[in-house]
Amino acid sequence: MSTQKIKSSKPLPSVHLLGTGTPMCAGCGGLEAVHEVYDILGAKTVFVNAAGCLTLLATYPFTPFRGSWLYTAMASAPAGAQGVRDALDVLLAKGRIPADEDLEVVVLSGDGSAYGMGLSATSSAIERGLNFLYVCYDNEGFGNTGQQYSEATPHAAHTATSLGQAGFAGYKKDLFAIWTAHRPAYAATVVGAEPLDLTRKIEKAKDLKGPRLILALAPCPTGWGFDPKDAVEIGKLAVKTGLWPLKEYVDGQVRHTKIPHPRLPVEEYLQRQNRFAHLFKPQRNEALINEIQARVDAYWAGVS
Ligand SMILES: Cc1ncc(C[n+]2csc(CCOP(=O)(O)OP(=O)(O)O)c2C)c(N)n1
Ligand code: SF4
Ligand SMILES: [Mg+2]
Repeated sequence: MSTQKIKSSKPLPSVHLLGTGTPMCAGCGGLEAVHEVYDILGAKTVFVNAAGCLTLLATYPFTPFRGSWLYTAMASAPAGAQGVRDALDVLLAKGRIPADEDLEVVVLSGDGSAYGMGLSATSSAIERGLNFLYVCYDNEGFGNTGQQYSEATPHAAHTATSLGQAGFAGYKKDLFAIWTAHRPAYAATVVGAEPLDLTRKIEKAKDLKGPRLILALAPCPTGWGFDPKDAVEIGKLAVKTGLWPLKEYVDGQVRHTKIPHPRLPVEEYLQRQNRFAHLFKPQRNEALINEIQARVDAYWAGVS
């Protein structure tokens, strides 16, 4: 949970989830997605977690998962996953564990690790063909330390380190494209607010071997500045405005799994979040809103 917050219209309550006694923010879109993913993967899993908000799920020696949990530094989760996978393979080869006790190795990381600090380790793990599932919950900033910008922060958003009338000057990195350039076994974007699409993709990923990415947009009431009760609606608006395309990569092809039609204007998503409030008050920043809309339009113009 963040220590520094973008102002929300209401106080942000904490709730205790999953019986851990760990306080997480109410309405956390990352937790929602991970909960849905875990429902499908089940207990035969080892989660290798890069430092971030969801690290607070586990308070040594307890975790909310029925399987196992390994905590790593931000840049190192794929390397940790390699060690766990290798250890399991050795135990299997020596007959020390039967095949039905094999575990799925799952990296669980925020965008700060996935898009930035951990990218080198990820690239090398994919290149080695590591058999792992990489789940990134993308709350578009360093949530755990107060929503500083990350390499996943969208253009013009306010973060703790991107203030002023223009917000964040950079552009969100395309992690899905970076992964697919490595030709992994599978890659998909999801959001917890679209559970049927998410479920189908996790089931597909579960049946495959090799490097697999699940990239989940994680609406973050605390860091983005909206009421926790609106988390699902914000997730759905990200899809309906075309800002978060739902797609998958399999057998060398990218396929969109939901094409928003008609596509809503981006401002229906932007104006619901305090991190974009400066685009509308004290006066409308037509140029920036139009730029964001034009980028989304250009993306979808290239989708058949
Ligand atoms: C090398 C390093 N730098 C900084 C930190 C402090 N730190 C802990 S969590 C975190 C934010 C991680 O951001 P992200 O991966 O997006 O996860 P989130 O907090 O948003 O869940 C930071 C900067 C750290 N643990 N390690
Ligand atoms: S991702 Fe956002 S809502 Fe979730 S625990 Fe972190 S700061 Fe809170
Ligand atoms: Mg983050």
